[in-house]
Amino acid sequence: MTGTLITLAPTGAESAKADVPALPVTVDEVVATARDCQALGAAVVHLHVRDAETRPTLDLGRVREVVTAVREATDLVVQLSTGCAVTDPADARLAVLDAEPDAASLTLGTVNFGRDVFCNPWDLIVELHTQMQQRGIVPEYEVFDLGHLATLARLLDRHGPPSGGHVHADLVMGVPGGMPGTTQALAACLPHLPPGATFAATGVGRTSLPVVLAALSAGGHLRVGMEDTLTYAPGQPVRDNAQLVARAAGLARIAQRPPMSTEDARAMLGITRTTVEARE
Ligand code: KMH
Ligand code: ZN
Repeated sequence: MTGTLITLAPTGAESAKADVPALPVTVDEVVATARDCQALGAAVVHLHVRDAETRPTLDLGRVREVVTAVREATDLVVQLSTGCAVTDPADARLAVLDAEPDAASLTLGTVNFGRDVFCNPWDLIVELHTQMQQRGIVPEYEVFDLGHLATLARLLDRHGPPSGGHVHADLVMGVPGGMPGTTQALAACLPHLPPGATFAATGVGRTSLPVVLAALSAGGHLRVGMEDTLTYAPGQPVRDNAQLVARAAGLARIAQRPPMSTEDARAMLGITRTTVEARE
C-alpha cells in the first residue's frame, strides 16, 4: 500500500474574507499557507485566485503571479481550478490554462451547487481535457455525482488518456446538490473508477471527517482545506488550513499510509515538470 496524497484546497471561490478572516487570499498569505502545509504533509495545492479586493478573479496576470510565487516558495504540485466560481463563463475558465500550471481540476458534469448551478456541459469537458492533453497539464477529474464517472469513462474512450497517462479523480462529496458525504456513497463510486485510476475524496462541511476516514479505509487519497471546510468540530471554527492538513496527515499515519512526498506525488500523477531541487 502506498502513501497518502494530501491535496490542500486553501481558499476556494465561495467564502468571503470578511466572513472568514483566516482565509488566505493575498499572494503572501497563499504562499505562507502553502509552505506551512507542505511541511505538514501536503503535496498538491488546488488554487483559486483572489484579486486585491479579495474577490475571486481569473485575471491571468494575477493567476500567473500566484503560480510563480507558490512554485518559488514550495515544491508543491500547483493545480489551478478550472471550476472557478459558478458565475464564471466557460472561455475564462479555459483561459486559466494559459498560466501553465502543473495540473488543473476538470469537473465532469453539471451539478446543483446550493442555490446555484455549477455548469459543466460535455463540450466544455472535452475542450478542457483536449487542451490539457495538448499543453501537458495533468487533470484531476472532479466527481460530484456517480454519473460523472460514466462521463469520465466516455471521455477517456472517445478522447484518450490524459496528459501523463494516469487517471486521478477527486470525489467531491457533501455539496448541497451533489452526492452525500457518506461511506456508502464513496463505496458506490469505487467500482466505476477507470482501471488503474487513483482517487481522492473531499468532504464538504460537516462531511469532512467521515469522508477522510472512508477514503483512507478504501485506499484513497485526501483533499482538505478551507475551500471545503470552515468548522473543525461542532462549534469550533477552523483556525487555519494547517490545522486541517495536520489532522489529515495524522489520520493517514494512523492508517499506516503516511503523507506522500511531492516527488512521489509527481510520479503517481504523471507530472514531469521539475521540482525546486531538480531546477537548482
Ligand atoms: N467553486 C466551485 C464552483 C473546482 O475547483 O474545480 C467549483 C470547484 C471545483 O470548486
Ligand atoms: Zn476548487
